[in-house]
Amino acid sequence: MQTQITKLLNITYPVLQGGMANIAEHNLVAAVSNAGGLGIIAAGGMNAEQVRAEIKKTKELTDKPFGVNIMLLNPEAPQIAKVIVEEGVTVVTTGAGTPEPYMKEWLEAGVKVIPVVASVALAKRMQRCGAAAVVAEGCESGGHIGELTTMALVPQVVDALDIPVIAAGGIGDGRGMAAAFMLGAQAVQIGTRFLVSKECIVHQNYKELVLKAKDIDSVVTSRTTGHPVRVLRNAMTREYLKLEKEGKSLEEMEKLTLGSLRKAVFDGDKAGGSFMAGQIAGLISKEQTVAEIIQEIVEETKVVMKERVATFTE
Ligand code: TUI
Repeated sequence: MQTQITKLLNITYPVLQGGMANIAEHNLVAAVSNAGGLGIIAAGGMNAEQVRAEIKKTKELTDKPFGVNIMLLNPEAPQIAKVIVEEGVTVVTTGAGTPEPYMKEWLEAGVKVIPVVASVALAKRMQRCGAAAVVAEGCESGGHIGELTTMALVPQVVDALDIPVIAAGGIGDGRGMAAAFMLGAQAVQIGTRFLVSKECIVHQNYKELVLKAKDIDSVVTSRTTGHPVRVLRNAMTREYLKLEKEGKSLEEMEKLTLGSLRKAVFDGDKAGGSFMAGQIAGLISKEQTVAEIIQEIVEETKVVMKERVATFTE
């Protein structure tokens, strides 16, 4: 299953793991890379030295390529950008903003930069400033999202760019991956399905909530702050949406979501935690190893493309 992205990143399968803050640490990252995808350390909730330690631990667990995701709202982003170069990281993805301030430094060091974008305008800007590829992420994703769906966003970004496009948002099995290829993507980025992998360190309650989620069990909070976030519905989201309706201050609400992500990941606090997950959670029904997940998705993609695409071309 060779594509422009497997060649660019020197990986076996065109599968990237989403950069999930507080969740995607060395165990998950190394498992994804060892299974032939691209594992990505999420620097979202970390400071620069924590990121350096994660990079070192990942290198001990795999000799395959891996990346680092920088959440650009993180106040430590400038220091983390330097650690990337110092530690010889070869791939960086970015989210929740534009990585333009760091591009020169990274490109000079030979880092392949893959910004996550939610619009054609930002995608074009990223191509102009030297991105190697982009992740076009639809609002089916968990966490911080844009406005467009994957189905609408991906083909428009593909048409607007010359560099390869990776599809993200709502992709959790081989049907989703095959569909992404039909839209013109060269790879997929998957987050939610890896949440329930055996190697993922989230609290067991987090995994249970994803496994039992139905199609309509996620909601979008923080629209009023300009940083909408998709999470599984619970007491915290009900309270949050109520405060938003009442027009409470931004600071008050941001504290509630960022702090509560840690409560979800580490404490499994079902009422107070922020359980970020995508709309595809409703499709995810079993805990598996990362290698089993990647193998199953790749095999299913081959089958559906052979069977369903062949039906239309006969
Ligand atoms: O970044 C993500 N997903 C995330 S970040 C995160 S941590 C967080 N928690 C609470 C509030 C905010 C963040 C959890 N999940 N995905 C990539 C992504 N980037 N989705 C949307 C965007 C985006 C949106 C607007 C990127 C750029 C942008 O505008 C940039 C500009 O300056 O024009």
